[in-house]
Amino acid sequence: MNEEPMPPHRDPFFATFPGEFDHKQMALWARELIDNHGIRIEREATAQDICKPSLDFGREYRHTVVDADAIAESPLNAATSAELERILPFIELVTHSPVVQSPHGHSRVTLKHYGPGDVQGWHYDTNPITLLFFLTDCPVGGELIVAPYGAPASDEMRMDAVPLTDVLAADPMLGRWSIRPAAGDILLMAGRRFVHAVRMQPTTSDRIILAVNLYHPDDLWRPPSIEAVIYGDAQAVNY
Ligand SMILES: O=C(O)CCC(=O)C(=O)O
Ligand SMILES: [Fe+2]
Repeated sequence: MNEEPMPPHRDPFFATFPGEFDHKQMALWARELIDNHGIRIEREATAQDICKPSLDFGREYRHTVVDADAIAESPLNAATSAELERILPFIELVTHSPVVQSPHGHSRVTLKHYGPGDVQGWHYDTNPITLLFFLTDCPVGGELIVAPYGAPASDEMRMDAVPLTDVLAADPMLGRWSIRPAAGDILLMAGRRFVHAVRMQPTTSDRIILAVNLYHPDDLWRPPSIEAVIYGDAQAVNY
C-alpha cells in the first residue's frame, strides 16, 4: 500500500465545452509526433488488475502514445499551454480549488492515437483532473464511455470499491455517458472518480486526443507503483 498520504476528498465533476485551439494545426503536429515518437501499447485482456490500487482493470489496451518529453520538442506544447492558460480559471471554478500542472514528468501530457481496431479498456486515471483535447472527429465508434459511479478517494477503499463486474453488469443504459469526439472540443472530468473506457474505433479514420494531467497543490498523489507499470514494460498505460 502507499506510503504517501491519501489525496483529499473532492466532489466529482464533468464538463465538455468547445475549445479555442487550432485543432487542425494541432492534429498535424500530433501526427508528426505519432509517426516519429509513437510508442505502441498492445495488451490483451487479463483477468487480473494490473496496478494496485485498482485503477486499471486489466482490459484490452491498443493504441499509440507519445509522452511529454517528446511533445516538449514540438510546437504542440506551446499551443497546449496557451489553451490551458486560457481555460485555467474555469477549471479552478469547476473544481473549487487551485489547479497545477502535473509534476510527474513523462505523463504530464500525453498524445493518444487510435487507429482501426484500437481501444482503451476500463480504468480510473491516477490524477484528480483530466483534461482531454479532441484533435479529430470520430464519426463511428471511438466514443469515450464514462460510468459516473464515483470511486472513493482513498486507497484502501479503492481496492474493493466499485468492482468492475458490477460496473459492467449494470444496466447499460443506466449511468453511462457516451461522448463522441468532435475536433476542437475539450472534456474536463474527475478522471480518478469515474471509471471510463474508449470504445473500439473500427473505421479507417483515426482518433487523436491530447490528455493533460492536472492536480491540486494539496493533491499531487500518484501511486508509486505506476511508473514501473507504465515505463518498465509498457504493459499498462494509466495516465
Ligand atoms: O482517449 C480518450 O478519449 C481517453 C483517454 C484516457 O482515458 C486516458 O488518457 O486516460
Ligand atoms: Fe483515462
